[in-house]
Amino acid sequence: MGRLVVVSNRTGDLGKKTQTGGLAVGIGDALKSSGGMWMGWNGDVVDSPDSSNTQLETYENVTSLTISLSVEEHENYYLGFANKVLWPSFHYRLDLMDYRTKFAKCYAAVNRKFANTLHPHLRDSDLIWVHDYHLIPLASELRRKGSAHRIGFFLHVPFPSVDVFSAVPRHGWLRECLLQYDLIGFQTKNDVQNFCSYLKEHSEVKFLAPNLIKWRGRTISIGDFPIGIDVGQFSAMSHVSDKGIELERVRRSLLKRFQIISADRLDYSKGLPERMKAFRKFLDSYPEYLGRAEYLQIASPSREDVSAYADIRSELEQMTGAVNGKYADFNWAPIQYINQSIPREKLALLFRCSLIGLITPLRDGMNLVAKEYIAAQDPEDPGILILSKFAGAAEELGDALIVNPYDTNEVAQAIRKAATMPMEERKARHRTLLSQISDQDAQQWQNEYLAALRSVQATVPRSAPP
Ligand code: GDG
Repeated sequence: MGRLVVVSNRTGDLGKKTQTGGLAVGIGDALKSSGGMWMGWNGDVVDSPDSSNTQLETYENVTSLTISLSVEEHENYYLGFANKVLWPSFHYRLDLMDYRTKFAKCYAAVNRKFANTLHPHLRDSDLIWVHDYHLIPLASELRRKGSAHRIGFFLHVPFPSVDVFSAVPRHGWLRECLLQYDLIGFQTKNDVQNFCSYLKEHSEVKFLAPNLIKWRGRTISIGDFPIGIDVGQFSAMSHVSDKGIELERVRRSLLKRFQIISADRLDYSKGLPERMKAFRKFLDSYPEYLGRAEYLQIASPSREDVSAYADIRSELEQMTGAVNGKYADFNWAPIQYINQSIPREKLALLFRCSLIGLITPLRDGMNLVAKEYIAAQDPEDPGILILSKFAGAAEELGDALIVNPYDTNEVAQAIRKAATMPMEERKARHRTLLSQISDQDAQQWQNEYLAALRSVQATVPRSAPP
């Protein structure tokens, strides 16, 4: 069996004993079992434009290959094309898209730099798995260098509808880059459908089967592979906090109140202002919860160099102030807003202690927080997940209370429904949700993806680059 080579914008921390997060958990084992390699940016931004500071390190039997970015590459590739063009447009925010020619040029150049660094380290039998929107052109850059490997791509964010994707400048180029992969994986069936509809309208590809296409003599597979979490690990973490505080002690003090929890990167796609409006509506509509209901929003800082992120941050500060100013009294404030990242164990514990997980992104590829909230619950006294219909996770988690995050009334009513839900219904919903996330966990995700990639026929002829 060939070695697995994973490429993503950032690599996981292979030196760490316990891996956290879907990507690191899912891929860590597969890398170890094949003695694989993980390549990505090391997070350093250096002054000199040409230096990539390539580093090759080995942890157990896994090799880590990392490079630095120059100031200009960070600005134009990472903050620019990836996060001011692709991220907003793939999340349906064309209004926030800020396209510049230099962004696209640099995005292509950094992908070439990744390919130039990686190519000398590749063996013929390697299986290459490329992750996410930062690296769409990587396969075409590798092919240009003569690579005939089987190369798979997985998109962690949504693939938008035809109209939205075709509004992205250079979408035709992005499409041709995607078609250099042998397997193109998405989070949901809806993403697959969007991509296939786009291909039907905007390209000459021939559909051999619903998810199998022929293009320029090559065969390409398309599929949905919903990412999952390590359910057992997250559940175990939720029992005891990082400082060893027994859950029951914290729980007793928290459960006297009625706690709603959300945890997101502070990102405009996550729907935080809309969620705050819905919570305010809930307080307005059901005053019996005044003095009791608390909404704890953990918003870890993210991409602070992009102005849209600074804007949402000040909007939230203003909204929190307004709601608390209106309702708080001496011993109660309705919104607790924490604009920092907290330790993962604490997050798990807080999930378990909260009656409602309010996860209402405006768009999300999957949303792992929704799955983590379910994993953290006590099956004998489980909390309720309220989930946006626009999170990829909603395709699988039909037993959550599914809401339209733009509809303030609907979300406020879902909070009320959760607050009054009988225990038997809570347990029944949780049982189904837990079995769903356990069946489709991180391990299953990588097994399914890699099995599909191994079974595709490599159709790029060796020694004949396109
Ligand atoms: C992208 C896609 C897709 C959050 N706050 C804290 C914290 N977190 C952790 C969560 C979770 C992770 O960060 C966030 O994952 P999500 O899936 O919710 O969202 P993105 O970061 O946008 O991820 C998404 C994902 O890729 C995987 O394919 O699901 O749709 O956008 O694990 O727990 N962790 C800690 N402190 C925090 O304050 N330690």
